[in-house]
Amino acid sequence: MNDLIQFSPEVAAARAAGQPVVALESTIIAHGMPWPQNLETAREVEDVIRAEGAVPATIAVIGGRIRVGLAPDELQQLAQAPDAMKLSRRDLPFAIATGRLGATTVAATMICAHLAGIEVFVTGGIGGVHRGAETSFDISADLQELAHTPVAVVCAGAKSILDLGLTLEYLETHGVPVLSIGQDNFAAFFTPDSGLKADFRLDTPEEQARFIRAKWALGLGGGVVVSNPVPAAQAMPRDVIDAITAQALAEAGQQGIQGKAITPFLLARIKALTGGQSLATNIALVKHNAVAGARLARALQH
Ligand code: PSU
Ligand code: MN
Repeated sequence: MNDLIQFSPEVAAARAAGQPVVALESTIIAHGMPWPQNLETAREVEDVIRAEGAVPATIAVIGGRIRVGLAPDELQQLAQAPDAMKLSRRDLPFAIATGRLGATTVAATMICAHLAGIEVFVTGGIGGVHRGAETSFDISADLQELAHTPVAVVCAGAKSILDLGLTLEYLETHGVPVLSIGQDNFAAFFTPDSGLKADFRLDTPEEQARFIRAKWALGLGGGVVVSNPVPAAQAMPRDVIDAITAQALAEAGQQGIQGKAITPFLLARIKALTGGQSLATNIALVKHNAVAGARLARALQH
């Protein structure tokens, strides 16, 4: 295993000193946001976590190894690599075996974080059950990973391109608790409120940490979703995002976009159709999640 995982000096030092570490994914860098905002955001999110007293560990597969914590030139390499693979659970061994450059999704980042002993992971929005999944069978592997892998995932809910009601049903079936910060309802990525209730509102990092410790102490394993709504001032207007999402979904259908290409396609189309506004919201919500994730990682130390 030591051959397969390589820690950056910063993350290795944090582990040795027992400091809180927060995992970050890289699909959002390679496939979720355009250049150069992707690199700027990746750097800024790391700095937000440092400012909150935790150590960021951006995860990717480079040179046949899982890399936990990336050097500045490696972050840039990922941000400028249109050919980087989008790695979920099924794809990880391929990237490692062939030496291909790979960006990790929520599912793959959870796997790598757990292997590295990291309990908290910050992202933008988790994958979920796609609209029309009753015919496409498109359900993100992120949800199965949440069912099995003991990592807390701080997110702004699931992306509103999904069927959020079915996503919550799936999580319930698999025993994945959805915690919510600051409101009763599950967040909807570009907007704060999905209109659907989360399972448990726990506003403080200490309360969230006690819940997570209790779950794992009971031997229940598996992940926890921590839903952190985007601040209203940075959210998209709901009617605007709903109409544009419907248009982007229709275009994806007409163009036959399927499988792992669909989420990056929709995010890029929504960005274009909102004149860049959705990207500004996406960046804001990830930074907001970084604050919550760093505080949770610190609370879990006590
Ligand atoms: N959140 C974002 N942008 C993204 C993603 C999440 O703000 O690009 C990525 C995550 O890596 C997530 C993936 O795991 O989208 C889901 O892809 P799929 O629907 O193909 O499982
Ligand atoms: Mn999918």
